[in-house]
Amino acid sequence: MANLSYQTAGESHGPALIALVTGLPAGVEIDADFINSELKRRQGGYGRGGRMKIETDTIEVLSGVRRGKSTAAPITLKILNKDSRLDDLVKTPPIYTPRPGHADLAGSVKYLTTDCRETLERASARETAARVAAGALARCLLRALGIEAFGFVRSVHSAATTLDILPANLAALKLARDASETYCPDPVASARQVELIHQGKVEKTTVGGLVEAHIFGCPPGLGSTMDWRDRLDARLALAVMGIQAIKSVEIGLGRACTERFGHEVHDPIGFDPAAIDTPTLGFTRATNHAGGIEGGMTNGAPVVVRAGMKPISTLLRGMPSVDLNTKKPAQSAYERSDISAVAAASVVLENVAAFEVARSLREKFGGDSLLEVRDQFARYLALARQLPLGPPIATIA
Ligand code: EPS
Repeated sequence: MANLSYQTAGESHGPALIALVTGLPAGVEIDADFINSELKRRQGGYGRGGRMKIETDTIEVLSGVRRGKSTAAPITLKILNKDSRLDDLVKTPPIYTPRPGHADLAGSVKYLTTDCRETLERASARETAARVAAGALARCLLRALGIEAFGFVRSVHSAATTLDILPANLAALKLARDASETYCPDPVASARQVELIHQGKVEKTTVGGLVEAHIFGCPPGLGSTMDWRDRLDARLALAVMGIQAIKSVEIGLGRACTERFGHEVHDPIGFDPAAIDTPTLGFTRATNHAGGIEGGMTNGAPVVVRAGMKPISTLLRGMPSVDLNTKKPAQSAYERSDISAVAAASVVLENVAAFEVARSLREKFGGDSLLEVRDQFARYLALARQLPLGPPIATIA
């Protein structure tokens, strides 16, 4: 059985983007409407550029799905690029002046070319459409097991919300987020974020921010502490840092825990027998500073991951650069771009983080079909609820 995994292919102005997902069990209902709605959300948000007016990102399923359900075979998802013109030298001419902050300079040197387009077409954040498709596909499995993800914008530039994200408020939070132009469920912060993005537009520059995802309903024990590669927080860091323009990844309190004493950081453990049927198995935590992960494993609390996105490096005002052919000063190239794609990044984060949870879940429960996965999931929780499974080990006198 292949582990749950995915690859993407495609260039920003190539014919299409592809996500190839392996390791999904058989019998998972593939909710194409849900996947397409995530793709649509990724295209939106205040501050997006002209490209998003051209594209209508939707999936075409090329393999691995029969009559709406996964067969366990590799699943290929295709997203058509309407703005396809990569081989047309007039429409996509060579670019010789690298944008500071983008892959242009490093990529051109690495691949021994002076045409930045050779690298930038693949480096473009357009590829995140394929990653959203893969993540939303994996969420079809997670949803069948009661695991839900919620991503939103915590801040744009200096405008942040301090809103608490509680599972009980999920429906209201989703409504508020989806009503916000910046995907921030706090209307006051959202209005300020719009102003800052507008300021970025006026000043012909770009704006970054913080995005956050919460994953609810994870059972304890996803991920492993036995090998560093299997730690869920390490997997999340890799997946999230792999998103274009992301410069920091945090779990739970993240970096802020370095400015507090230990007793102010760690989440005290209690037990409430009435909560034994919840994902926490009755173990209660009044706080979730750990972001639902201790020792690289889920602890039953929501998984919380936050990422910092830099301002996009394509600036209408340009930036000082050099022409790679003449080595003489030149302003960096501009074709078109977003002022802010922080809202889009929150959708990407939510979906790539969910994929990593699904990957760890597949590793823990195995199985070739959804029925088997469900069965193993339930057996494990039943055993965990019965702890202690034997008499305590006698202490040596
Ligand atoms: C993007 C498509 C791109 C950019 C943006 C993200 O389209 P184009 O290059 O044709 O304008 O809008 O790319 C970047 C932010 C980047 O750094 O490359 C998309 O689909 O999200």
